[in-house]
Amino acid sequence: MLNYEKLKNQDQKIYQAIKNEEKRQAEEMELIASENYVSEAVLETMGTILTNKYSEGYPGKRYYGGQKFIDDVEKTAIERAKKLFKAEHVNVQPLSGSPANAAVYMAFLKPGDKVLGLKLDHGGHLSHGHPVNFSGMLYNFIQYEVNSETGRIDMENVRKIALKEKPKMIVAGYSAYSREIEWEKFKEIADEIGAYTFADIAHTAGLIAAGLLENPVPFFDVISTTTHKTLRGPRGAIIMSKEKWAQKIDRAVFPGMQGGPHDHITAAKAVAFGEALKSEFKEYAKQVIINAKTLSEEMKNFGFKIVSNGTDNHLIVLDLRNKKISGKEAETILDKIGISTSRSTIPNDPNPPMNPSGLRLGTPAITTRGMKESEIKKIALWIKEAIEFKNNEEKLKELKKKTKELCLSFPIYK
Ligand code: DSN
Repeated sequence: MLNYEKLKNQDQKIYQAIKNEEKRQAEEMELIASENYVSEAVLETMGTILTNKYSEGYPGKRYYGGQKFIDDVEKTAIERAKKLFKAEHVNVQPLSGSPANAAVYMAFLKPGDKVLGLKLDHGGHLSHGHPVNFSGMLYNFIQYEVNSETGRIDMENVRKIALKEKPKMIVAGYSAYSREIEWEKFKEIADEIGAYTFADIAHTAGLIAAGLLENPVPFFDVISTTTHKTLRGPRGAIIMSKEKWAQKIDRAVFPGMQGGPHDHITAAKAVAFGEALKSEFKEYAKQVIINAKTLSEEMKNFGFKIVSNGTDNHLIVLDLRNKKISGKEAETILDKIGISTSRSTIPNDPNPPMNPSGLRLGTPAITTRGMKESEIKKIALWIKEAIEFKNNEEKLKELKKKTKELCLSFPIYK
């Protein structure tokens, strides 16, 4: 692990906060579907002197001098991302998922244009048209839903809405959706009405890069992803597109949306992409899915309802209504036993997003620790018991001890 000697001597308060969080991560378990643990090489890269540089512009076309090494870093990140996703064009500068999506909209749309996106409580993201988000404020989003019986996206219904509304862009790719996405069908529908296709693969990028889920890059006009979820890189994002949209995208990112890129993060993205190109990453991604499927089956055996009744990827959404506990309460109880999760809406949730009826669980982080099916079975039992014995402090203490023991036997950083 990195040592923080200088920080310790200079700033006790922040040093202590970092050490506390380090201990929490070591002793507790992350089942938050969007979280992961980066490698020590990625961590080191983020802490380098590359953070000192300003590089507005793109390799070979910067607005500041002294770029000879930075250009190489950015070109390496681009080349590796192209290889990983078979993309024609990649912009590696977006600071995170929402700014990346803002740049995509800016590249293809004018304020007020009509866009089709999945509703937040059905698994979509805030930046896919929610009224409190810039996307919903600037653009005229029409929202589609999952089928209330199957919990899956009903492509016939998407087609019906698209033909009626004729949006300029269709957005697919979600934050709380556990099923394969029919990219090709989205593309067919978009082609019928001449709409742009935009895939936000932030959640599943690592599984797509590993070849385990279908890749939208060959079908879609533009694709964004964060780099820190299943892809296991630093906090940030990239945008991919067909070559014909390269200039539109690059101009929207800079000077449209952002100033100088974060070169230390670009370098860490390159390191993470290098890791994701290795065969070990494919094995990791396979185990992420096996673990999520195992967790889904175990929870079902304990009488939990799963939205869409299972998973094809790294996450599941529990519908807790039959368990007489809200998502927020379940999140709080599980926090008490050292398991971090995130409350989640379920499709057509009767309750508000702050206190929704579901709980989202994901396996990317615990799989990075090396946990497999036998550990997942234990974790599923502990989740069930914590919810069942939510008022029994002794039982919760006992479960916390078990979580800690398991975590310590699967260290994140050796
Ligand atoms: N906040 C992320 C998630 O948890 O899904 C999406 O941006």
